[in-house]
Amino acid sequence: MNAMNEQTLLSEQIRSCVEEVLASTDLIDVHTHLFAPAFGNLGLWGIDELLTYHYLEAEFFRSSDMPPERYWKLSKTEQADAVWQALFVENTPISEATRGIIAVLKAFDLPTGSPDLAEARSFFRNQNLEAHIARTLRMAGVSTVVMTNDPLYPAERELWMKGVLPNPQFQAVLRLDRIVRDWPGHWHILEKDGYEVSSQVSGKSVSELRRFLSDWHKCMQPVYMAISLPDTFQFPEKTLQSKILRDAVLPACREFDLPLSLMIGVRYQVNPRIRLAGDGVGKADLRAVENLCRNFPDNRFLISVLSRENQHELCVYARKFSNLMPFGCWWFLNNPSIVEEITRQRIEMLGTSFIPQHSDARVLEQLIYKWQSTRGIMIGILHDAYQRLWGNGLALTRNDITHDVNRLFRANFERFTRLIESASRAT
Ligand code: FIX
Ligand code: ZN
Repeated sequence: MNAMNEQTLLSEQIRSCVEEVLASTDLIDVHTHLFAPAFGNLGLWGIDELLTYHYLEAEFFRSSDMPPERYWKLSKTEQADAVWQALFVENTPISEATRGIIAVLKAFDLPTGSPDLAEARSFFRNQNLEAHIARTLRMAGVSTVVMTNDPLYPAERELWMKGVLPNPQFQAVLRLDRIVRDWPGHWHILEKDGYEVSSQVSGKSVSELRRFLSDWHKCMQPVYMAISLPDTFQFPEKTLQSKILRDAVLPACREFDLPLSLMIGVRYQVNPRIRLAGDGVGKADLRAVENLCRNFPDNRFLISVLSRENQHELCVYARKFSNLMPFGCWWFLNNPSIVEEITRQRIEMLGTSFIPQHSDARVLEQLIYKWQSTRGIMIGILHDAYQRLWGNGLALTRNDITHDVNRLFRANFERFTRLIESASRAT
């Protein structure tokens, strides 16, 4: 609303205003697999990592006769060369993931049509990591990156146990897939750490699990806890998974006033021969989400669903439960045609009360093209929505648009995670 008698926008001014506001708003990337500089080699960056991203490997195995078993025997450099040859030299890099590589090379003024990677490799070899990270975040227009931190992943937990200084640009997340989805395979690690837990989550297991979560909460200061779940996810059910969620994770989230992020709909390893690229998607029964939101009103849920067929349901559930925040067009949905469809639907049904996107970046420089693509798509979507509103008779101002973009890409997350309060508490 035009409280400050600001100049209202003419219909033909709306698109350029949306473009400028999107370009000048630094975003919070609410889910990535990136790491702060303090995590050293855990953080992936550079041309060889970009080309061996599992999205590209999936496409490589379609365009090359090389069997996966032979590919995995190659060195990282040889794998990157093979991917470059098959997808960028022998074919036109027209897919979303291959176009992304071209966009990154262009962003660093590197050749996009070269037969080999020599120049790109020497460029990245000459980068100072900290400066390169800062520059890349600036280029992507991202102020804050939310990591994915697994307390049971040996290389990472070692660093946390040694003590990692907090980095406000890289917020931590307590990722609990191994504990919640595969307790039988991981409870013994907690036992070795001195927690009195058992394979059947009996006896002191629940209180000891709470102690484990409390210890890692203190260590990581996470902005939320997170789990990815299969398309078969059900809640409640008579399983260890349901018990751990109900009796340990949800209470711990309430105790620490943190949302729980659920990323639902993965069919894990439908083709194990291609490793990370081998996961698929399935339509989930979202009544599990309904039960969680209704039965745990004091818990907040950050939800992303992988199946295109689940998107409308999720929107409807978000209209029913204010403790549900839909976020992102995850993984196989992160393609312009589908992002358009999902985001238009969310604006029509939820206004600006959702988080449109996250990058899920696994390699640093992916931030550049993933957010370039998202900003590009959002210009058209927001322009059309504002044109309709303008047509209905509302006088729009630049402030309105700035408010909305800030809400979509910052404030919704800051409010839902209490990030602002915790930041002010920390200073
Ligand atoms: O569970 C997740 O966080 C997924 O995003 C990843 O497992 C997946 O491999 C990915 O990189 C998707 O973009
Ligand atoms: Zn992810």
